[in-house]
Amino acid sequence: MTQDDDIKTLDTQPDLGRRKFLGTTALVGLSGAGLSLGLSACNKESAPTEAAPGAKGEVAAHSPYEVAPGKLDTYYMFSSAGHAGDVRVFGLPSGREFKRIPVFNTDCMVGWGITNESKAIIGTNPDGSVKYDTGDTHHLHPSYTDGTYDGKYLFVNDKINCRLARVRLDTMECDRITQLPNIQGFHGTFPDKRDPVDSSINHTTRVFCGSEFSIPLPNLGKGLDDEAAYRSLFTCVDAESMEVRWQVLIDGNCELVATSYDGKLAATTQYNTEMATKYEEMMSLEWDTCLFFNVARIEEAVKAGKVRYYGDSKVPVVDGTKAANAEPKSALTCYVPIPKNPHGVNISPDGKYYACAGKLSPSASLIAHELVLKWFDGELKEPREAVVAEPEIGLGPLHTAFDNRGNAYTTLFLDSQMVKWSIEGAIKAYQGDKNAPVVLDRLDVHYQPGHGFTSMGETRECDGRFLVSDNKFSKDRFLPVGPLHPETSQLIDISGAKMTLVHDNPVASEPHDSIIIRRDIIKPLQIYNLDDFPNAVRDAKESGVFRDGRKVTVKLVSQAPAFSLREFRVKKGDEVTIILTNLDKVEDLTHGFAIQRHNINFIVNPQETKSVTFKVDRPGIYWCYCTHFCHALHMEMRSRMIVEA
Ligand code: K7E
Ligand code: CUA
Ligand code: CA
Repeated sequence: MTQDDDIKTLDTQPDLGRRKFLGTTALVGLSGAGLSLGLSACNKESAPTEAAPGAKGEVAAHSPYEVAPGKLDTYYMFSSAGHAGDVRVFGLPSGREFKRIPVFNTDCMVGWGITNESKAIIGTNPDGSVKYDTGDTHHLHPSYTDGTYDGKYLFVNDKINCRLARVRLDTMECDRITQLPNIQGFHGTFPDKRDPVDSSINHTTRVFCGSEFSIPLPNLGKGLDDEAAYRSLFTCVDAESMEVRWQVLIDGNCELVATSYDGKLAATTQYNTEMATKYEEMMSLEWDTCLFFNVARIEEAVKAGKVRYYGDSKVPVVDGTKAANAEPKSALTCYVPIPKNPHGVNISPDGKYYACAGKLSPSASLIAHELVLKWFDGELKEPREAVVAEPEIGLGPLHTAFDNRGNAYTTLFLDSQMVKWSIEGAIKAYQGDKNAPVVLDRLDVHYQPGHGFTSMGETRECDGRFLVSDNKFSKDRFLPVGPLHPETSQLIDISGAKMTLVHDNPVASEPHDSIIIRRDIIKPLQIYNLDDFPNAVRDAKESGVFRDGRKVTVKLVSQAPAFSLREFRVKKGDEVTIILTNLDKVEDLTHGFAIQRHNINFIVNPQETKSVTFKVDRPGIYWCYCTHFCHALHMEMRSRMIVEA
C-alpha cells in the first residue's frame, strides 16, 4: 500500500515546477551566480547522499508508507495546538509538518497580532490594544456538506478566553473570532452536519460550544459564594455570520461535543453533574450523563420568546435544566445517565451510535441515536434505555474513533493503549451473549494517549485506513530536548485485522485533537486576489507618503527584489500607517517587512495587502528590510524610514 494513486491529480511535477518558478519573474535579469547564491538550498542535485546507500543516491528499500522525496501525502491532518494557541497542518502518512496557523497567539512569522487586519479579527480595545493575546485550542472540526467535509472552514475553540475561531481552508488563515458571553472553560465544539430545521439545507449552519466551568450568572461580582447557583451554558454560533445565536441553561457542565448526521441532535458529555466547585466533589456521584440537545425544539423556543438574558448579553437563553424538561414530548434536553466522569463523545460514521469514553470507568457507553429521538417522542420510559452497550475496554478511556467496518478504537490513557472493539459485539454482549467478540485487538502506544482519530473518521466517508494516537507523553521516544518534551503522534495502520504501528512523530507541545482529511477535499489558494483588499496599492506609481495632520500613510508595494520606496520621510510624533501590497504574482513568492527598533514584522503573500500602524517618537533613520527569503537579492531588499526631528 502506498499513497493513493487515485488522487494523482494533485501530484505536481517537482522538477518542472521548480524550474518554472525560478525561470519567471523571480530571477529576471539575474546572473547564474545570483541563482546559486540565493537558491542553492532548492537545488535538487544537491540531495544528501550520506544516508542513501541505494543507487543514484536513493534509499534502497522503501517502507510501503514512505512518502518519497517529491511525492505528496494522501491526507491533511489538522491539529489544535493546545495552549500554544495555534492550529497545525501536517501531511499523512508522512507526519511532516507544513504550517502553523496562528489563531489566538501572536505570531511574528506572519505578523498575526501585529498587522491591523489581524488585530481587527482578534478583537481590539477601543484604544487599539489587543484584548487577548493568548488562547488554548482543544478541538477543531471542519464545516460539513452532506455528512462529509466541504473544505470551506475549520472551527476551533479557545478554552482560556472563551472564543470560537474560524479558519478558512482555502487560505488556511483565521478569518473570524467570536467571543461567547457568560461562560468559562469553553471546551468541546462541533459544527452541525446539516441544518436541523430546514432539511433542504444539507450543510453546516451552526457550531455548538460547551462550557466546562460553571460560574454565577451573570458573573458581575454578586453571588460569588453561592456555589450551588453556579451554572454552565451550551452555546450555538452561526457558522456564516459567526454571531452567537442562542444559549441553553443546563444542569451540570459540558465536556466534549458531538453532533448527529441528520442535524437533529447535539450531545455533550458531563463529568460534573454534581455541580461541584471543588475537585473531590466532582467525583462524588457514581453516575454522570451524556446530555442531548433537541436543536429544532430549542430554535422553536427561541422563536417563541421563551428566553431570558444574563447581564448585558443580547443572546437569548432557553431553559434546558432537568426540572424544566421532564416531559419528553416538549423537552429541549435529554439527560442520559452513564458511569461517572466520562470524557469524549464521538458519533459512529453510520450515524447510529454515540460512544462515550468512561475515563474513571473502564468502559465505553454506546448510546443509540434512534433511541434518544424515541425518548423525545415519548416512546421510551427512561433516558438510560438509550444505552445499548457498555463494554469494559480498559483503564482510562478518553476518546473513540471509528473505521468503516463497524469497529471502534478507544484511547486508554492509563493503560497507554489503543483498544479496538466491535460495536456489534458490544451490543450483543450487553444483551447477554457471552460469546460475542467485543475487544478485538490492543496496541501499546507511547505514552498515555489523549485523542485518537481515524482518516475521515468523523464523516460518512470514513475510510478505515489510518488511526493516529496523539499521546501526551513521549518520555524516551526522541532525542531529549530539555525538561519540556515533545508529544508523540503515532500513525497506526488499521486496514487489517490487527493494528500496526507505522511510525512515531514528535509534535511540539501541546496538541489536543486532530482530524484527518483526504487531500482532494482541500483546495488551497496559491495567490490572493488583489480585489479582496480594499486598501490595496495596485501600482508602484501609487506609492508615496500621504499626510493628514499627524497621521501619515505610507503606501508601497513589493516586487522582487525591491520595495517601491527606497526611503520615506515622517516626523517625530507622527502616527504612521504602512500599507504594503505584494504585487508579485508568482506562487510561493512571499515578502516580509520589518522595521528596526519599532517592533514591526509581518509578511505579504503574492497579491496580498497588509497594514500596520505605530507611533514614531525617536528621530533617526530606521532600516526596513524584507524578512522572508524571496530572491537572490533578498538581502538588498530594503527601504529606509527617516524620522525627522
Ligand atoms: Cu485534552 Cu479533547 Cu480538551 Cu480529551 S480534551 S485528551
Ligand atoms: Cu523580499 Cu525577501
Ligand atoms: Ca462526576
